[in-house]
Amino acid sequence: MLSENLLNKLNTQVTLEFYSSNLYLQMSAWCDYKGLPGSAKFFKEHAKEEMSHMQKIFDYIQDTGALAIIDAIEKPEIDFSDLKNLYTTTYNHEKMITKQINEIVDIALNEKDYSTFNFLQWYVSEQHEEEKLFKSILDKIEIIGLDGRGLFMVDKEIGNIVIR
Ligand code: OFO
Repeated sequence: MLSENLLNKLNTQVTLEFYSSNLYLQMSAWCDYKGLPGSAKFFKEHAKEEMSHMQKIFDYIQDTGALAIIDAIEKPEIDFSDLKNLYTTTYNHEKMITKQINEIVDIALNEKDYSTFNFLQWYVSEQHEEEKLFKSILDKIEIIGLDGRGLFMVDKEIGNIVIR
């Protein structure tokens, strides 16, 4: 059985994963609008992945016999100065999500809720991958640059990334 504290934290995480999905879908629209099909595709796929993150937590809450609650979802950012600014935003966003997940892991451990602790391990490794992914894109931007054909090349590279 989930404690009230853990239930609240997990429900907050459900809402945050919805936000992540909306943020990435919104980013895909920005990329498409700016003529960046590789990044538009990448974010559209990533938005779907975030929905699966939300669903996993939602289902876990329900499986424990508690009630999953979807709260109001904050409006995502809609404008970015350039591709580097956009990917910096995603990287910072994922670092914030990692912090949130770690906080819930801490609570589960302190409460000796080993089932929830075990469930959250998937998110711990997922966040490691997410941070690595966005950092690698920022590295690409740094190496190739966004001037001249750089933007075209970076976007093409990003379009080839396969989202699991
Ligand atoms: Fe991007 O990992 Fe969920 O939020």
